[in-house]
Amino acid sequence: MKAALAKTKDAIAYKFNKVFTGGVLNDDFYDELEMALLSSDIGATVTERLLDDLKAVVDKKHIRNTNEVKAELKALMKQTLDEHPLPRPPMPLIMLVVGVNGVGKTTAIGKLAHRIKKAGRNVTIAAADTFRAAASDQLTVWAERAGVRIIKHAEGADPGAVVFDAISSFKAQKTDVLLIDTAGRLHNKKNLMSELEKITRIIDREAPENASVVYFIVLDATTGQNAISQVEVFNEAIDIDGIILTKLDGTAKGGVVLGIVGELEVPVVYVGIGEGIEDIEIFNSGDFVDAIVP
Ligand SMILES: Nc1nc2c(ncn2[C@@H]2O[C@H](COP(=O)(O)OP(=O)(O)O)[C@@H](O)[C@H]2O)c(=O)[nH]1
Ligand SMILES: [Mg+2]
Repeated sequence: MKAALAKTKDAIAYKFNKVFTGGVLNDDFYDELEMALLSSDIGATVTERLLDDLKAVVDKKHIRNTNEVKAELKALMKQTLDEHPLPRPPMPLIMLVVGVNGVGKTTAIGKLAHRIKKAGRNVTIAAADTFRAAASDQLTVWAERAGVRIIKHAEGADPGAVVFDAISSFKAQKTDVLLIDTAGRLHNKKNLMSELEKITRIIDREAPENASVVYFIVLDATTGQNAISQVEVFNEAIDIDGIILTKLDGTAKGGVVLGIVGELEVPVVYVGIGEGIEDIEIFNSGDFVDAIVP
């Protein structure tokens, strides 16, 4: 993850370095800090909150030197990121993966299947993106690479029927983890949301009582602040439990992690850091803060 943050670090770290080498704590210092935060894709809401909290801590602790301010800022950033603990649902587990087209849902499912399988678990993936034949073909390739079972139907089939079959198999085969891929583009937003609501109704009805069910959204880090509005749209239809933030390796906009977690109160659980099967990691808040404010 540290290596994947290189572009973000190059774009952001020097700004904070400049602010904190100034020495004097005055209004100019806070103005420059505000500029640095705002230009780092953190977003206005979380920038404001960080600054208010920072000023309060500086007052309370009678801090006078900028190095100490830096340590306090980093602590507040980390606190923001750690505020919503990662869900650690026990297995058997059903994970529904949603998100708009092209963000990296199918790829993330392939990587997660590999990761969970490698940990010795029994994994099945379900191709509930029946919108295009290419979608289930792509997921089939990932299933082969990861060596896991896939449940799929023909192009244009009812995604709800795929989910129904996948859960039947999940129960029959004593599967530890079922990962469900979904379509990100239907004819319109209303269609997409009613489709997802239908899928979640089937999960609610069919999932065995001892199973955990989580809804994860995949966001593309290169879209910056736009990712936040995507979560808001999906949250209208389903309650998102966690975020998989992809393409962190390809962007200088990694600062958006703070904006996303601070504004949406949903944790970033995994980060995608490349196109390879191993390129997914659990998000590490300490490494992230060290990268942007070294
Ligand atoms: N660099 C990079 N590319 C990624 C990552 N995750 C996905 N991609 C690429 O993004 C594109 C879209 O991914 P896909 O899984 O098909 O998106 P979906 O439409 O949401 O299922 C593909 O070309 C992937 O290789 C990542 O973490 N890093
Ligand atoms: Mg896909």
